[in-house]
Amino acid sequence: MELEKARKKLAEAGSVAILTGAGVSAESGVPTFRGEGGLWRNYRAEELATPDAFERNPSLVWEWYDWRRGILAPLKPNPGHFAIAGMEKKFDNFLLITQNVDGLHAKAGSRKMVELHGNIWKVRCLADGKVSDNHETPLKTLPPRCECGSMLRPHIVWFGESLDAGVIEAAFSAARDCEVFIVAGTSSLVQPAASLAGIAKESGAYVIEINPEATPVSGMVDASIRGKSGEVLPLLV
Ligand code: BV8
Repeated sequence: MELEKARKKLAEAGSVAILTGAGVSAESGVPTFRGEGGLWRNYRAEELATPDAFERNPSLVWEWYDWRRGILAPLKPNPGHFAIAGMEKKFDNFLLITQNVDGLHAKAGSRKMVELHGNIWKVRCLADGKVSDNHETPLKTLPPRCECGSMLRPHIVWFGESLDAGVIEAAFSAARDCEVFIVAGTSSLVQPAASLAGIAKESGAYVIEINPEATPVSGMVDASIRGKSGEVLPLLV
């Protein structure tokens, strides 16, 4: 059975990397992007999460993020997040690579982590690029202002924007060097994150997918486990 085989491979592994997407937060109550009930209010994420949308109408984009932050604020990590946080102590080499911006992995205790697409609880000053934490919900002013007076933007990677070079390097080298690569809760549609499982596979890793549905990488992985990450991950580690 795929789960048993995957468990055995993990038990023997020294270096492990895991890529997570919105599905890992679904059981915490976070709406996913593209599933049913997907995360938009009359607008598609791809139309709001872009630099042009922000340029054109920063208040509308901030209204969308403020609304999402309000939904996220009370939510808690689920057993899937905790299982991943526990993995850090089990393997000599471990990296969590998340596409999620909700901060739930850190809330569950994950530290060896890169956030590919940024973090909804961080803001960046448009004048000097300074990044700071901001947990104010709801935001008093839209768009929020830096103490220097300039406008703040979400510290999030939008479509058409490049990811942080250091973050990409860490993610790609973890995918190349690991013995087991887990891809959990992602539709594997967004690049460059969606390429990581293939890179791990080409580099000789045993690749495990956890998703209730099939995705573009399901045919390529060694073990495709159809299930919820909050249920499967605790069984796996
Ligand atoms: C870049 C921040 C270089 C916003 C996000 C080719 C063609 C067209 C465009 C492109 C292309 N190649 C590259 C691009 C551009 C684009 C891209 O990939 N577009 C896609 C749509 C085709 N990529 C970029 O722009 C990236 N930058 O490439 O830089 C560059 C520079 C200039 C010009 C070109 C290239 C930047 C991408 C970052 C975008 N920002 N988020 C915000 O969050 O506000 S992406 C957004 O989607 C989220 O971050 C999210 O994490 C990510 C991926 O979605 P998923 O996490 O997979 O979530 P989804 O809802 O899709 O799926 C959920 C899954 O969970 C499902 O499979 C479901 O079955 C499963 N599930 C449900 N419940 C559970 C579960 N699984 C387990 N357990 C459960 N209980």
